[in-house]
Amino acid sequence: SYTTAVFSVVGMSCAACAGSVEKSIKRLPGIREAAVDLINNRSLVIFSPSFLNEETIREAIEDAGFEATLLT
Ligand code: 9UX
Repeated sequence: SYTTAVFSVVGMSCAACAGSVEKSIKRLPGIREAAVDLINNRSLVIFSPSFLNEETIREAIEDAGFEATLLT
């Protein structure tokens, strides 16, 4: 089954930034859906906890160059 996580993502200045965050998340194993909201500095991710956890997703966002915090 799947679980949902919401992150604050700080540092996105344009649609391309949001696109690169989304791609970075979707590259990970076990991701069902990743949505990035540039205006509200949020990302919602639906994933399988059998494959990865919130911290792995958070680190992938950070590695893409943005400051990420798990909210829920
Ligand atoms: Mo968003 Mo970064 O332009 O070069 S992709 S600021």
